[in-house]
Amino acid sequence: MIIVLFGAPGVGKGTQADILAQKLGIAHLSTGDAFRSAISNRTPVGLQAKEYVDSGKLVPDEIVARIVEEAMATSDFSKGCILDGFPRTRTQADALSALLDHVGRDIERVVNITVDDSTIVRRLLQRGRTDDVEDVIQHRLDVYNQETAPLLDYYAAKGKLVSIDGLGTVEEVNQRILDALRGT
Ligand code: B4P
Repeated sequence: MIIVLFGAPGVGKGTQADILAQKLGIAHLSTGDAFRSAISNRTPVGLQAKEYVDSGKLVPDEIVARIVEEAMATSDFSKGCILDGFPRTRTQADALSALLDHVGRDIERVVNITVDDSTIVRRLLQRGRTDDVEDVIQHRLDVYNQETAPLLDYYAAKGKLVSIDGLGTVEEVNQRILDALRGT
């Protein structure tokens, strides 16, 4: 089972992906976490990704592809996975599609979590990660609207998209996602 958690920064993709991966017994790949870990370990990928993550820009597609291919080749991913924060561009969506075709798999659902911008800004300022400062958050939202949101039409046309309301408690949002995955 391959599930994509989709949405603007701070809608709760990472929060929900952790819980879903546990409940469904499948792996969780957060490209954001992978970059933060590479940055803190000062790996070559981390050194390349740092300036993009710090300024709220998208990391170039070829670096993202490398990290995703490596992760998905491990045995943890054999039962399936939750993709959190990937794909974020049309090039990444095409790369994912090619990768899954190659192993005879397909995305089951793309779950789009929706939250209004003012709540997003409040949540992220409260969290206070190094990229959670007001001008970087605004830039991340702009990048999302320009480069990532167009994928909604792409996945809707494939019949994969389901949208759920990301406002409410973490448990409420999680139940909505589980209901959407069960098709209720
Ligand atoms: P990510 O790590 O993906 O971060 P995000 O979009 O900001 O967070 P997410 O939506 O997961 O929010 P979370 O659950 O944490 O990206 C960071 C950077 O990495 C990007 O800007 C980019 O530079 C780079 N990157 C990552 N993937 C990339 C890709 N594919 N291509 C290129 N670049 C890439 O929730 C946020 C906060 O809300 C938390 O504090 C949480 O506790 C809180 N929260 C969650 N649910 C809540 C709820 N229901 N109620 C109240 N608060 C809630």
